[in-house]
This record gives sequence, C-alpha cells and structure tokens, in this order.
Amino acid sequence: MQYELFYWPSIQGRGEFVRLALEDAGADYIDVARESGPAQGIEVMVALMDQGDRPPFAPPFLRVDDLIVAQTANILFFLGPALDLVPTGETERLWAHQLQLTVTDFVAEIHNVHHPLSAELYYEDQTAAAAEAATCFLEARMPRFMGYFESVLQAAGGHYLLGESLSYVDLSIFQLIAGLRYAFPNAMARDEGLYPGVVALHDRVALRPNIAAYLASKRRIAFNEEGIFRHYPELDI
Ligand SMILES: N[C@@H](CCC(=O)N[C@@H](CS)C(=O)NCC(=O)O)C(=O)O
Repeated sequence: MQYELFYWPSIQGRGEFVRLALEDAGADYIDVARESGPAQGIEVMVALMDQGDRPPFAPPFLRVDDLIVAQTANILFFLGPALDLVPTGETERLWAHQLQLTVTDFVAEIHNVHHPLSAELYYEDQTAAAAEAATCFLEARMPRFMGYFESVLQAAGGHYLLGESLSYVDLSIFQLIAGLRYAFPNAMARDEGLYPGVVALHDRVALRPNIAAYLASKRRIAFNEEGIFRHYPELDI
C-alpha cells in the first residue's frame, strides 16, 4: 500500500510530524507536492481541498486509495496501528491520541508566538505583539507544556511516553525539541536542562536508524522562517 502525503513542499511544518512516522516505519509513501514538482503538487493538493463532501480544511492530509484523512493528530491516530507505532489496546490508543492532541495545542501556541494577532498577517505586521507573546511563551507556556511531557515520561518509566516501546508521540516530541532549539537557541540552552528526560528522548529518537538516515537525507527540509518553528533572534529572549 502506498500513502500519498499532501503538504506544503518548502516547509517541515505540521507535515513533519507525519513524515517522521512514515520515515521511522519505512513506509511506502509519496510526498506529493514535493515529488510532482511544487507548482503541480500544490495545484493537486488545493484541488482536493475543494472537492467532495468531506474535504480537508488544511494540509497536512493523507490519501490512501479513496480515503482522505486530515488533521495531524487524526492522521497519526489512523497510521499508528498500520505502522506499528502505537499499542493496539483502546486505552493505550486513546492515551497516545490524547498526548498527540496536546502536542497539537503546543504546536498552535508555538506558531502563535510569531503570529499572535492573525495567521492572515505577516510576522512583520505583528512584531510588537509577537515580542510580548514570546515573553509569555518562554516564561510560562513552554515550561508548562514541557514540564507536562517530562512528568508523563517519568511516570511511564523514563524511556518512552507510553512505556516500553516507542510510539508516534515520541517522534513528535523529537520534532518539538528540534524545532524549539532552532527557533529559540538561547532560551533552550538556558532552560532545556529542566526537562532532561524529554531531551534524552529526543536524542534517542535521532539515533534510530531510519530517522538518522532521514535527517541526513534531502527529504528532510531545513528549518526556515516560513514554517512553525521560526528563528527570529528578537523573540529568543
Ligand atoms: N489542526 C490542523 C491545522 C492545519 C493547519 O493549520 N495547516 C496549515 C499549515 S501547517 C495550513 O496550511 N493552514 C491553512 C489555513 O489555516 O488557512 C492540524 O493539526 O493538522
């Protein structure tokens, strides 16, 4: 079975949480907008958002045969069992999904640091509000989310968030740490020691053979100032 991933071709963005799961599992997938050439790929993607009774609101979304699944956490909920990236029991699947939805909330707050007024405006049109948002984020919100993931990890034994085996949520935690280090290098150098388990989890995920190969490949898009994790030095306080 081949998965088709639809996402913006020039950014990691939310699509990266899905790419990491597909890559770790060695799944057969096409990153459609990248592999068909950006212009043509985006055209197909936008067309899919404009047809049928159940269109996705926004990318990322995944197509398998006639089924289209959108919303990052929902895509991972769908892929988890097929890619063997979540335990099979309902309680465990719901717990993984609950954690992934918390990742979704965190990602939205990270995005809103550079877009505190509206996603419709450019960062340059909201720099003053962004500076205020960055202060609140780094002083209160990042510690709240990171502290939560650290305590869940410790309660699970310290290795993976769900206990003994890796799940797609652990891959997302890797991406959060990588992204936050890119966006806020000073703040992370100062504060990441408060979350030693989560940082060690990031390092463990980075060493997984399929992830290491992916990170070293051209398939891994470099962080940049169009994605979720943007490095604006004036916000890294
Ligand atoms: N909650 C959705 C958010 C999807 C989303 O905001 N996608 C962005 C790119 S990362 C987008 O293209 N948004 C277009 C829009 O909001 O109009 C998810 O987690 O997948």
